Amino acid sequence: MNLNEEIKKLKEKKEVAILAHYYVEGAVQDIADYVGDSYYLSKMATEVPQKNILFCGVKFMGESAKILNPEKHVIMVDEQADCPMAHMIDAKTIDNIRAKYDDIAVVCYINSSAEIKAHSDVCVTSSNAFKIVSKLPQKNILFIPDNHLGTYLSTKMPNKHFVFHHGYCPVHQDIRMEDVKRAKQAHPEAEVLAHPECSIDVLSLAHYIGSTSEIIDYATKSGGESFIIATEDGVLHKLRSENANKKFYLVNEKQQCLGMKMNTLEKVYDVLNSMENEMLLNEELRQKAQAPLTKMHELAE
Ligand code: CIZ
Ligand code: SF4
Repeated sequence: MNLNEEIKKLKEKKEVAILAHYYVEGAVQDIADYVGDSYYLSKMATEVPQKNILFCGVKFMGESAKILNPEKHVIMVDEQADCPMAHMIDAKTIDNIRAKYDDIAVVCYINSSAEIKAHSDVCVTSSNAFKIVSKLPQKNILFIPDNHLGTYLSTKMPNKHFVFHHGYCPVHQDIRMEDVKRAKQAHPEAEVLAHPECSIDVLSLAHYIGSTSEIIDYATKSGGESFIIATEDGVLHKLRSENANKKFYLVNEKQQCLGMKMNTLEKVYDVLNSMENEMLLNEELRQKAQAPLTKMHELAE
């Protein structure tokens, strides 16, 4: 059986749009209708004509698709595929901090649970965070859950007062400054491209900082010939297929997200057959979580 062919037939027959994040394995990216970063995928979820969406990613991505499209069936490849950072703050902590300020906006990275979104004012992704926070009238910004993305943003916005939380992505946290320095010594000609979920130390060594799709765009358009990649290794698939003549090096051997790598071609096939693993959300929670996501889409325009 040719799995790719069978998947193609099934998704057409069952009218399913397959959305995949750049961090899932290359074979899964190849069968997807849309591949991108989390902002692009959240936009596509609202634009695809199909009533069924199969999400190759982690739980917060499927949740966001469902929050924005209550009438669609959003199906996860693996219901256990989750992002630890999405749970690194709770509603009570957010509300307690909010109560201390008269003039505060709670800005929530899209890598967060529906519950956290429901207690926030606006969502952001790494590709639109600067634009969106710049447009907020509030001086105080509670940035949750990612400390590193928040810290990076605060360096670019000295007129705002940031309150941080201690959330982090385990994959990007494990990309250490020493590893990057070692990679630079091994490949002195290479430019370092880093995701803003990396620590500020690592970002200080980067030539370019951006979301997954921004990193791919940068490397593809750049005149440079070699790059050290400080993000999850799934981006190598697109980087290498678009840039056969360029070289890409990882910083260490640990740049894999467990949740993202739970999305396999075999599971895509099985779930297209069964149409199980549907994302279901309590309607009150969905409506509360919708407001900050809709605001993100408005302010990102
Ligand atoms: O999970 C991440 O790290 C994401 C969503 C990255 C990105 O840039 O899309
Ligand atoms: Fe979460 Fe990090 Fe995986 Fe992204 S790479 S889904 S932030 S654990």
